[in-house]
Amino acid sequence: MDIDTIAAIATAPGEAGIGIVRLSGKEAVNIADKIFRGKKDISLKNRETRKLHYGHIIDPENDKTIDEVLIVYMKAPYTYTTEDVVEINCHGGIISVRRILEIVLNNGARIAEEGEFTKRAFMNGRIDLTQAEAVMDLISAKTDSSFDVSLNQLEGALSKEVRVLRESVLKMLAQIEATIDFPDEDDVEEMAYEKMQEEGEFIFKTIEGLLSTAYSGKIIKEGLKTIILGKPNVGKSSLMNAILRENRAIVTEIPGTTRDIIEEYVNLNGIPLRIVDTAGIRETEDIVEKIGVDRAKELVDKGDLAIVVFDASEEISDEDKNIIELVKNKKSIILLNKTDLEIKTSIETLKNYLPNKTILNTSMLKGEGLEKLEKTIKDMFFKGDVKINDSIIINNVRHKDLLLKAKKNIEEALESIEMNMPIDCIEVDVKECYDNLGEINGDTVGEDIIDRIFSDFCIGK
Ligand SMILES: Nc1nc2c(ncn2[C@@H]2O[C@H](COP(=O)(O)OP(=O)(O)OP(=O)(O)O)[C@@H](O)[C@H]2O)c(=O)[nH]1
Ligand SMILES: [Mg+2]
Repeated sequence: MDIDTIAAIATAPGEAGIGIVRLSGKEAVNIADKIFRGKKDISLKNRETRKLHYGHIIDPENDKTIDEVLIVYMKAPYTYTTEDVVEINCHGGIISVRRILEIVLNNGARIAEEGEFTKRAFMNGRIDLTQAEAVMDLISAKTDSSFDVSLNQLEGALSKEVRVLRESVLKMLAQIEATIDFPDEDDVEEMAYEKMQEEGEFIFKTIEGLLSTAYSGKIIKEGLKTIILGKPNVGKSSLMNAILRENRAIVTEIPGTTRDIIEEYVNLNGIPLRIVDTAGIRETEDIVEKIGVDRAKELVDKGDLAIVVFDASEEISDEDKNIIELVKNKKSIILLNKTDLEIKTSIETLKNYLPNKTILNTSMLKGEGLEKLEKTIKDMFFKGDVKINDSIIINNVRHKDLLLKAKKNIEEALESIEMNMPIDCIEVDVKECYDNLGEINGDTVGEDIIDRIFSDFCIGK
């Protein structure tokens, strides 16, 4: 257990109304007493806790006044770290916080490492690992939905689910132990296998359920990578601009206007989109354009969703057919644009090539069809079971990987049960499943992983 008292600047650098220097540990209050002078000469220990006290920070070396402050003492154990915490609210900007931090360090504190306050909260058992990770996600959240998901996680929703899962795995292990203890009683064994199978299937389904949210979790955190595709001049850049509601991409009547990839972030009714406009796809000799086209093809593979644009005022061309091949098996929405002109290609015609896709008529010129497009995107990703506010969503790669491992363990155990394999074969997988799940909330996690997780934090948190 760490015993030294740590300190750091808790607020972001830069000009601001206030800045906060935070201390945590046994000596926090003694250090504060050395450097704080209130109106009355009373130790912080004897003042009301969790209340702001007015005074000055003084350098005890030379009695020089450093800044005018409000100070608060939060007594252990009901604090962020579960240790004694002191926070000094001083004037904002970089000078005051730095001076105060320096004096705090000169008087017995050590500078905190990245995430060390939160790490102490974890080490002291106040929060588990998923909650600690949620703290970091809250700080870095860029959309309301990702903030809500993290807040839910901070409040322990995922931890609870993992705990329930682990209890089930433990029950399975208990069955195994019982069978090992009474190996000769046939009916005991038969019953045990049946029960293990039941339990195993429940665990498998629960893990699968959690994993099914991982896709939307990624989208909530990073944005849905949406690639706009189509041959030159069909209106891709016009679509991009319409979604962004600004003239971001250049639109002209000349085919091949967009030469490179333009990427923008937009919040579409709560769904974060990373929307990418590409160069029109066609066979070309122009080197610059060719690079753009190759990249567009590559992007389709890496993207989450493609919006494919066709020109309703033209017949389907060979270029169109190439594009159809490219997106046939990808998650995509098809737009038939320029429906304000005389129509040469209809939804029915296009359906022959792309039977399983949603195809919408649009006119970027008249601004028609955009609402339907937005609704289609929304429906695609928040259909049915995934609701943002009150459900658990896996948005962390570490959690996802561990769930995948646990799922594989239980799958293998179920297979062994199915084949009536010896009980110790089953035991190995079930134990591993238990450990993998435990690594999610930190019950079975190693020092190195803990260090890695907290090193991603910012200082002062
Ligand atoms: N009539 C009509 N014209 C449109 C519509 N959408 C776009 N256009 C026009 O079609 C031309 C090409 O539009 P862009 O948005 O630049 O097309 P693009 O697909 O980005 O073209 P490249 O970047 O060259 O591949 C422009 O002159 C647009 O004004 C539409 O719905 N109806
Ligand atoms: Mg363009």
